[in-house]
Amino acid sequence: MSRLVVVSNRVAPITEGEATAGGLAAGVMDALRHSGGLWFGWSGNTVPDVVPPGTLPPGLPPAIARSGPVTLYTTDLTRRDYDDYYRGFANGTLWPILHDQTALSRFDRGEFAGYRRVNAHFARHLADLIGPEDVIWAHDYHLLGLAEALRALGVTNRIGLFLHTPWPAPSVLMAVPAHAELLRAMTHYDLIGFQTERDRQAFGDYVRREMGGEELPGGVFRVRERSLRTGVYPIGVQVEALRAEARTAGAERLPALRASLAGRSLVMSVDRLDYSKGLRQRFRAYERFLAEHPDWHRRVEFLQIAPPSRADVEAYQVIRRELEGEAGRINGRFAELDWTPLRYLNRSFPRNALMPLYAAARVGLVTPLRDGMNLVAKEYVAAQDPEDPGVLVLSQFAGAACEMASALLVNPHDEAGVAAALEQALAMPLAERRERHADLLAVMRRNSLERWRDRFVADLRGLPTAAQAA
Ligand code: GDG
Repeated sequence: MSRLVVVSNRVAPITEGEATAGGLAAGVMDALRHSGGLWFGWSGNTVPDVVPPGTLPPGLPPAIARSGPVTLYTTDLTRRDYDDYYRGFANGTLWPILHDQTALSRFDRGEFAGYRRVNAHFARHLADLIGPEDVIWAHDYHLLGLAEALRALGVTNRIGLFLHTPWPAPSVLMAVPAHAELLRAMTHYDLIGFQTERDRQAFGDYVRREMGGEELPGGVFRVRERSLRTGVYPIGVQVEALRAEARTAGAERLPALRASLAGRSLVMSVDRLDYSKGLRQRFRAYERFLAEHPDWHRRVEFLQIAPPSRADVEAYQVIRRELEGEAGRINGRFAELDWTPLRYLNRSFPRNALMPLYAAARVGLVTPLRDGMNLVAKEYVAAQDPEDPGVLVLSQFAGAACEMASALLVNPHDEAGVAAALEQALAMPLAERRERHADLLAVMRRNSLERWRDRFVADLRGLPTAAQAA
């Protein structure tokens, strides 16, 4: 029987209801629960290096756990693998490049070799786990080299990749000295899915211009004697489940929350603490809003939830320090004895605490500098009461902006523009709020998480295998 085999850098904790700060986990778990299958990835543990530098990592056997119809296989990484692959090439080189932050990207050939080594390490374990009919669905920028490594082991199964991040223009991508090797490796996938057409086009530009590839109808590229299909699969949320969650959690907690706000309007943001999320620019825009609108003093409160992530990567330590300083400065400038204008909470919260906060917030302020999709924007909209909904202020550079035209779209670099949108959102009449919210909900129902999963898996299963195509 053909099983779905999911591969991602991390395998999510199986514990239900746990705070998993990250957009990938929920989608993957949901896809697997639906069809049953296997999920393979890193356990999150590192073991001391037991091999000399330059040799292959040890073949640590994967650990197995079961969660309903899903079997989870996890493997450890050596300390050096972790440094080279995860901290190094994936998060020190690729993540900033994929988010157009060229200046934050550094490159080290040794780390790139480590990235390929770990992709090969995953491939070796996977090759032992899969049957000939299984379809393999890899996730995200950690695994750009997985298909090539699997093919080198003779695996002819269908292999797809979904990129949760944006894809940059060729000129940005080419700042990575190993861009050609990387892109060559990607052509071993059968299907690559992007969040938006803009990302797919940027990938296609590189394939055509730098690799001499030819685009055929249906998003297919003929490149290096292989056929690579590309497509756009905007990830969504489980709209009805979230609405129910917001109603249940809201019924319990909303009255107390509203009382604590004492009539103030809540503006809310939730982001992993990451420089791509535009927190510094957002804080500045809020400061400007407060400076320009003294009439809103004491009537508004901005809550920024920002659980730390990748705390051992230097750029993340820098942004954390900066934001602490900014939050202190803004409160120092505007706070009164009975009013703290900005609450900056540097930790994660359980889902059932987030949902009522979303529901209570008059404005969802979601202003990343660049984002693959941004699920927080969609969760915020899902949690709103359609009779009296809040307003989404959304960055034009989030993938979500391609679908959510009825949000107030802003340029996150434009402090004055964001401050003006915040004022517009806070003052928006009920009829306009209802209309915009209904439009957004309709789009989200069309592009739900279930549809994302079903379309990607159906497209992957529908392709000929590498062996059939040859
Ligand atoms: C990547 C791409 C793409 C956050 N804090 C807490 C918490 N979260 C949850 C949110 C949301 C998820 O984490 C974050 O998802 P995003 O989509 O906003 O961002 P990334 O983590 O960067 O995700 C992104 C996504 O993958 C999916 O493809 O949209 O562009 O970068 O679900 O609610 N959850 C809980 N407590 C928190 O404190 N429980």
